[in-house]
Amino acid sequence: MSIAIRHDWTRDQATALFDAPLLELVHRAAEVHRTHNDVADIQLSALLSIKTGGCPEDCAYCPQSAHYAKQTGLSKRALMAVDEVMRNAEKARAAGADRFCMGAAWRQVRDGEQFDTVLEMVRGVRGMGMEACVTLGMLTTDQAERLAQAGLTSYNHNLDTGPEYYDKIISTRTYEDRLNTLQHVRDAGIKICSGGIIGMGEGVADRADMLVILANLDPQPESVPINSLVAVKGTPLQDQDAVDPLDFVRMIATARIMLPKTRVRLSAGRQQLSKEAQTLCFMAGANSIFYGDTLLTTSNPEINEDA
Ligand code: SAM
Ligand code: DTB
Ligand code: SF4
Repeated sequence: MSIAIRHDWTRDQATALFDAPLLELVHRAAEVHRTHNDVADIQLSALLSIKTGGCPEDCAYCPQSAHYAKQTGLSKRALMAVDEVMRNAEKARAAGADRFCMGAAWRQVRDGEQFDTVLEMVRGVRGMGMEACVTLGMLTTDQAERLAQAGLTSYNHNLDTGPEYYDKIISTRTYEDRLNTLQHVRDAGIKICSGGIIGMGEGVADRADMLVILANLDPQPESVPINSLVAVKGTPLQDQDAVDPLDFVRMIATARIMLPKTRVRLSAGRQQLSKEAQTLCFMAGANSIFYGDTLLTTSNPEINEDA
């Protein structure tokens, strides 16, 4: 079995993995995982929404889009003050988090006071000895460099799905826009965190396409979050059927095989997964979770439960 890091994956090869007998797939993923990583090392990432709602983009899954605000009833919140963010970060560190991730419901970063405030948050979190990650939408090269100078560890910017399904989910930006921002992040020397969501009505080929694009980036992203759709009432995807937990396992296992050294994060949707299904995900190579009772606007398993 070849387990070298490859950048020449094809859709057919990826779908063949998805379609393999489940335990065969999990076994192979576990083998890759054990060869490349310390299986006892699970990264705990805390997450905080530093600016909530009112986003001009129309991502069909997202409760923070202004397009669905009337239906979701989500209340907006302006950018948090630095000291409030620091208090949250302190709490996360005390609870054992390794990384502190801050998310803003922006389409893109704009230079000015708000961006300067975010840079201060990044410096603050780094000063506390944790890894810092932010997700702020699209970035220019110059903005990526300023984040790098502030000490940012990682930038989250998800591809969400494959390119062929993308315009069924988002009309206000293109796949190319996403890839360009990832390039700016890479050029600035910041680690890339980029993954997606399953359960939005996409097919296996779309899931495969997304993993192919991520795996063929050279170097591969340092972390890949796999979310399962949290179907929030009032969003266009509110009535989507829940993802079969074993499809979640397949997605994790396939990601692990294609991205041998990447942190594969079992992200949103964990609350809907049984302990048994989560255990299979860890066996299949997941080695990071969001840790803390809330994600951005929806809930996550309690810290005690996870411990
Ligand atoms: N606005 C920035 C952006 O979109 O890049 C950053 C924040 S956005 C909320 C971060 C990611 O959260 C999205 O790319 C998406 O993958 C994920 N997400 C948002 N709503 C979700 C949902 N209902 N279920 C699962 N994942 C979701
Ligand atoms: C990612 O891939 N998942 C996180 C993080 N990156 C920013 C966000 C999940 C959000 C789930 C819906 C919510 O809580 O609003
Ligand atoms: Fe805005 Fe990000 Fe939500 Fe899309 S996913 S609507 S860009 S906050």
